Amino acid sequence: MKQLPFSDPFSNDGKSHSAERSHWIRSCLPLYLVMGSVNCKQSPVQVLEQAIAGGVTLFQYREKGKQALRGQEYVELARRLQDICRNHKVPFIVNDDLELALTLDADGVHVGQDDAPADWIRQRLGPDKIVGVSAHSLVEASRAIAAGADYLGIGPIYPTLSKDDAEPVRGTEVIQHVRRSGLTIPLVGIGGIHEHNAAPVLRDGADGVAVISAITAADAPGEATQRLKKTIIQNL
Ligand code: TZP
Ligand code: MG
Repeated sequence: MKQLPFSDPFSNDGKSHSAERSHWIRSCLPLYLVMGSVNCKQSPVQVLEQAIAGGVTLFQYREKGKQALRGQEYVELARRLQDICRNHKVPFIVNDDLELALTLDADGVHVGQDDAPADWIRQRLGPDKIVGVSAHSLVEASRAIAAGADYLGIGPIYPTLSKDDAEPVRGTEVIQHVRRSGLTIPLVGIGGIHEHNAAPVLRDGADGVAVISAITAADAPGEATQRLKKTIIQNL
């Protein structure tokens, strides 16, 4: 993984992020695939391989739900998916599991508002790893930045079937709101995004989109990824 200078990493005002680091994080965000075995119609390995070939720029292992793998199987799938990411130089982020991230030397951790606090994750991971935080409002966005987040996942932008406990739909207005307030942190929109509704998310200020079902539920995940990527490139 590319290491960049990151001066004064624990200064919690968000300004400590060097311009290069923000630039690099932003460059990872255009098409962010979030996924676990539960989401996949085909094997997760096949889905990830096709998705990366189709243009995914960042991957999050999110093994959630009643049918989610546990124990050794959970760790083993993580390793297999991490290997694929490494081979293609796509950063590998773990959802809400600091211990797994440390065990695997993952590239980062993503936490939600009800998960471990972002400042604690940042302290434990150190300055070079990626810390992502889900935010649903300007207040949560500002707090996440103060806690040392590298990027935000903002949503749900549109209705989603992929998250049982999803917050109310926010529309792209929440992204406009965050940007108009002057926050420049790299961010993605998430929730119900697909090739036909991604454009407004980007136009309103996101640096990319994070998706589950647009890729994992497709009959041809690679082709779905390519089409979505094309829309993203046209609207970034
Ligand atoms: N966080 C907010 S919405 C969501 C998550 C994890 C689910 C996104 O899945 P999909 O299938 O892209 O709507
Ligand atoms: Mg969570």
